[in-house]
Order: sequence, then structure tokens, then C-alpha cells
Amino acid sequence: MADYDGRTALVVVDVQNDFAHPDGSLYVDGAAGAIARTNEEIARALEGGALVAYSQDWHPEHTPHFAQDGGVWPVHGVAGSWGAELHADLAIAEGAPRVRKGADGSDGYSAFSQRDPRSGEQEATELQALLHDRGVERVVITGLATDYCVKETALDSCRLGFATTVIAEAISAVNLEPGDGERALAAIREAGATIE
Ligand code: VGL
Ligand code: ZN
Repeated sequence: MADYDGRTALVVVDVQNDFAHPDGSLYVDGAAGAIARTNEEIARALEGGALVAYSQDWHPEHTPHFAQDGGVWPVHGVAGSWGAELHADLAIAEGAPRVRKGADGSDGYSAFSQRDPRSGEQEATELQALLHDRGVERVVITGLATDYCVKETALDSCRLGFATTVIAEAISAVNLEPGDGERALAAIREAGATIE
């Protein structure tokens, strides 16, 4: 269990039906366990006065991110669709911010930044400003998927100078290639985050 206080934010990454529900288009094995464990962290975070923020993949119907449009992934996380909704079993902290990413055709793996598909430049999502405004120094990360959005969010978090912890039991990997999840954890550790 991570420690939570007013200078800590829990970032719950992409616990959306498409990743977390067995009927979702990009269902991640182990999602149910990750949700249960995430809910425990949410309760503790709220008790400790920490900010809880939820990220959501929020793609247009056509984007180079999707296989149908030349990318790798089945259609998922389409803005406003059932698949993009947060999973019903996930505890939702009242008034908690939701950070939507991957609109405008960017991959949007990280909750902190996305690459503008036209200029190619890396731009911040509103999460960075949100955390800075609240004086957040520590970031705890849970959610889906270990080898994509959790990893990129954790790497950005470290890069931005937040003391970063990833809760191993509250994440799960896509594993397009066997071992991707393990390699992601190694990269997260390498970047300076703690895996708990
Ligand atoms: C994700 C693949 C494609 C994720 C998002 O949330 O980890 N993975 N888009
Ligand atoms: Zn996506």
C-alpha cells in the first residue's frame, strides 16, 4: 500500500470497458484483479486527502492508432462509446478529474502528454497542470495496460520530477509479445519509479 497525503496523486489509467471488460475490444487479462486492487488504493488515497484522477483513452472513430487505419490496435476507446466508459466496478471518487487523451489521432499512451499528429510535437495534457496547481509531488499509478499506458504514464511522471510509484498488483499487461509486461516493469524501474 502506498502512503497518501495532500501532496500525492493517484492516477488511475484507462480502466475502461474496452480494456477491463471481457466484452471489450482490447480486453486485458487480469483486469478484474487490477480493478479490485485499484479500488483499495482509491479508498486509501481519499482517506489520506490525495487527489484521485482517472485517465481515459478517447479516440476518434478513425485514427492511425487503429489497425483499420494502418496502425496496430483493434478499434477501442472511441470517444463517447460504451468501450470508453470507465468500468462499472471501478470506484469513482466524487468530483475527481478525468483526463482524456488520444483524441486528434495521437496514440496518447501517456496520461501526461500526447504527440500532436500534425506537428509531431509532444504536448502536455491537462494532468500536468492539474498536479502542479495542487502542489503534488508524488504520483501513484494503477490501471491498464502495464506495457502501454501505465508504462508511458510512469515514464512521463518520472521525467516531470514526480516521485513515482506503480502498484504491481493493480496493473495488468496486454503482452502482444510474451514478456512485454516484464520489460515494461524493467523500463519503469530504470526510469526511477518504485514498483510496489
Ligand atoms: C492502451 C493500447 C492502445 C492502454 C491504449 O491503455 O494501455 N493500449 N491504446
Ligand atoms: Zn488507445
